[in-house]
Amino acid sequence: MSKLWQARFFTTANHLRELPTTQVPEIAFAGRSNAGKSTAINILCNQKGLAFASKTPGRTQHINYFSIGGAHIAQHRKDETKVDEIRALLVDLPGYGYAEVSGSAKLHWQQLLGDYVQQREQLAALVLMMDSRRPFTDLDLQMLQWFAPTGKPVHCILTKVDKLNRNDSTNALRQARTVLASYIDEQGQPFPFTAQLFSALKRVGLEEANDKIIELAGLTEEATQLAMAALTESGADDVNGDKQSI
Ligand SMILES: Nc1nc2c(ncn2[C@@H]2O[C@H](COP(=O)(O)OP(=O)(O)O)[C@@H](O)[C@H]2O)c(=O)[nH]1
Ligand SMILES: [Mg+2]
Repeated sequence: MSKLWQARFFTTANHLRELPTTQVPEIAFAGRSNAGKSTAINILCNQKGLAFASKTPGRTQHINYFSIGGAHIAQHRKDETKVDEIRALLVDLPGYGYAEVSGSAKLHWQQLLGDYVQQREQLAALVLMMDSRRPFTDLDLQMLQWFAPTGKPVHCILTKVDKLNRNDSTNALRQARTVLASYIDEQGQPFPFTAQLFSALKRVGLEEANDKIIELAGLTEEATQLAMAALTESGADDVNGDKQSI
């Protein structure tokens, strides 16, 4: 059972000032509307209705937060989430590029997205969802350009690969990796950008996506043990038993 299955709705934000004050790693999911983002989040978290998946694109115009930890899958869904036990947050960003969103609303969201990915310290990594038939549209490239200077990882998920034959999907992945490799920093070093193929429909790339997200969120067993060790150590150093500083 994946740790992602523990995901629960946590909070929603419409402005940067409404973002939670939690200090745990955030993994944000971005993509054009209709790229298959909600479907992918739902399937990765093994919950049908977690993120809103719709045939009407552009309807999820909020930043939605889902918590990992602080509640368990076996617990009743109405039990409160213990905020101080949350280990990581999945962040569903509003889909961009939906033509029918009006000018001012579009601007508001583009600015919010830009500010969030560039400035949010808790943001550990970006998962960029792109339709494997139409990857790297202008707005996808804009996201990469905003995020690259942070030096944080981007994992590109090429969705709906069931729509491509084997040859075309192999090419799509190769081309995506070429595009990502073309981003280099001032020292000529590549950015930590990765890519994979995915299909919610055919359950392709599920395990790969899951493992990558767990790694990026610092939720591997090894990371958990390191965090526990650090906690014990800082607790032992603290002669007054005051654990506020952790
Ligand atoms: N063929 C196929 N269709 C998909 C897949 N994932 C999502 N879709 C469809 O693509 C449309 C948009 O999906 P949704 O998850 O709402 O996209 P979002 O706007 O990025 O959140 C819906 O009609 C989904 O059923 C997939 O893996 N394969
Ligand atoms: Mg959606």
